Amino acid sequence: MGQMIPDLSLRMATEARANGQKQKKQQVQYDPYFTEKVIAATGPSAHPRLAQVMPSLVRHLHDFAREVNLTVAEWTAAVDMINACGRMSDDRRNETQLLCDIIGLESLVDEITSKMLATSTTETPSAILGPFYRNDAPLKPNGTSIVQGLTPEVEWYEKALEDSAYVTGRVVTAAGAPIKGAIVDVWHTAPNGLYEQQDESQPDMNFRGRFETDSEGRYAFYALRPASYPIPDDGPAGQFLKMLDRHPNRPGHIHFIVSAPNFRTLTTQLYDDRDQYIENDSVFAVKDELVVHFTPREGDPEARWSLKYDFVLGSM
Ligand code: MBD
Ligand code: FE
Repeated sequence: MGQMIPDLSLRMATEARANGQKQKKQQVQYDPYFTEKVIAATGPSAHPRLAQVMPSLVRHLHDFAREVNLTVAEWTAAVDMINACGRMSDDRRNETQLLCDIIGLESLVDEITSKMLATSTTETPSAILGPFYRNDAPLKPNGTSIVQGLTPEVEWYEKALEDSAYVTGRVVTAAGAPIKGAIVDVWHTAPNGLYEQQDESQPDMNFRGRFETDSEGRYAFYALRPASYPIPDDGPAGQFLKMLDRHPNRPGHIHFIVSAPNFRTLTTQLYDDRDQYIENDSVFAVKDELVVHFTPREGDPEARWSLKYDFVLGSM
């Protein structure tokens, strides 16, 4: 772990002390024309959106560096950290995205995007995708289960029985009309807190499925009440959390991508209201409207809990 951000904390502590001393002595005046010179280097044929956003990004980055008296050692440590995130990332793991998540950036960008595109006040709020989505989850008939390979030998067998849940609801328009043929793409972790691709012991595509709504917009599947779980903290993002004296936990959640032709695709998550981390999500993705209540289910040997939730899609 120490190799990923070499003795960063030690270096930062030394720098902080040195900085403190320097600030007491004098307020350094940095070149007042430098930032404008960098901004002005952009040419007339620059990519239009870049030409629009880069002056602001450069200004904020430069102001930040000046405000905290950022040193070469600190900047090098940050570069090393981002490089380490890249080296650790592949199609099973996205460490750079995780780093953005723990500083709230993915949630903020998601909020900006969904508010810019919203066409009604009733549509279901979005939540971030997170790094564990997989394309092409199996398409399953309504009323079937996304739980695979559950045998008494599995370490979390009892927990899975206790938390077995039937999830159902409708996909509707902002005016409440049912949307037929919508795809409800769903995924969550096993009770051990691991997504299937993080866990050799789980079958491929476990706890993942896609369901198509019927003529009344209904979907239904069996799953589990989601367990709270720590985001992977064995890489640079986890090391960063420790340096910030933060915990890695997320409240238990079920991910959804709900899509239908001519409607805006909704990426969101539902949170179990029993969870101790609802108010304390390490990636800042909880919204009140997405906190749900599971109720006890009678007379169904397949599930002890029920959840009803309707998704409201916005129009294009
Ligand atoms: C997750 O499982 C997740 O859903 C998010 C948003 C970030 C990190 C891990
Ligand atoms: Fe998740």
